[in-house]
Amino acid sequence: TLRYLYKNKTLVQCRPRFPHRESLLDRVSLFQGDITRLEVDAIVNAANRSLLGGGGVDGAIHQAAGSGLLKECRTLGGADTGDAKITGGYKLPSKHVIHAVGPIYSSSERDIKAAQLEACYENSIDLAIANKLSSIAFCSISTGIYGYPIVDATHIALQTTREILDKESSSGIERVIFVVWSDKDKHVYQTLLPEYFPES
Ligand code: AR6
Repeated sequence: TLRYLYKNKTLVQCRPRFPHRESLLDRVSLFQGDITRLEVDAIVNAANRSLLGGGGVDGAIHQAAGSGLLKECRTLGGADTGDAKITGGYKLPSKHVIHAVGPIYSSSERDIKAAQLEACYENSIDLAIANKLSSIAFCSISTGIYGYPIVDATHIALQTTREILDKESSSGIERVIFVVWSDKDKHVYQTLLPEYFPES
């Protein structure tokens, strides 16, 4: 279950949920801005099951990558919710795009949605490892058009990432960047990051 505190409607930090690990602090960072500008091994797209583009960050990525991306996406045959597939980056500064399909949120199926969102992060990092990539940038999957509450989604993003980075098998992943667009989302990440990646 997700636990967090609000005081006067403001999200406040809780005690760390994971032990301090100095080496992880260099491997995780927060960036506010346009994910299509990042020069990394892979950016993670918040796609839909068709993998053929859409609005939001998906639209921005296809726009910036050019039509070669859509052409490759047409060969993929879509993907299930929670799954991820990798393509080239085309005109993007990023070498690859990992297309993850987040869940459309509904509060009546919270556990299923949480498991699907967790799978997006897990499958994306697994793909990065399988392709020997060392840097990966995530947008906040499902929290725009798909309506996932940002605080819940951020807990899932951070906890899943921390659990994977704790494993020896992910040692090739040198950097995970969480990309936020709005000030509100930045505040949520800044508040919750120290619970999963405590600085001392
Ligand atoms: N860079 C970084 N983050 C961005 C950018 C950008 N250029 N543009 C938007 N965001 P959304 P979803 C943030 O709606 O909720 C599409 O039609 C945005 O503020 O893009 O998973 C797909 O095809 C939000 O925090 O994705 C699907 O049909 C986050 O990215 C559907 O939307 C994700 O918002 C997926 O919806």
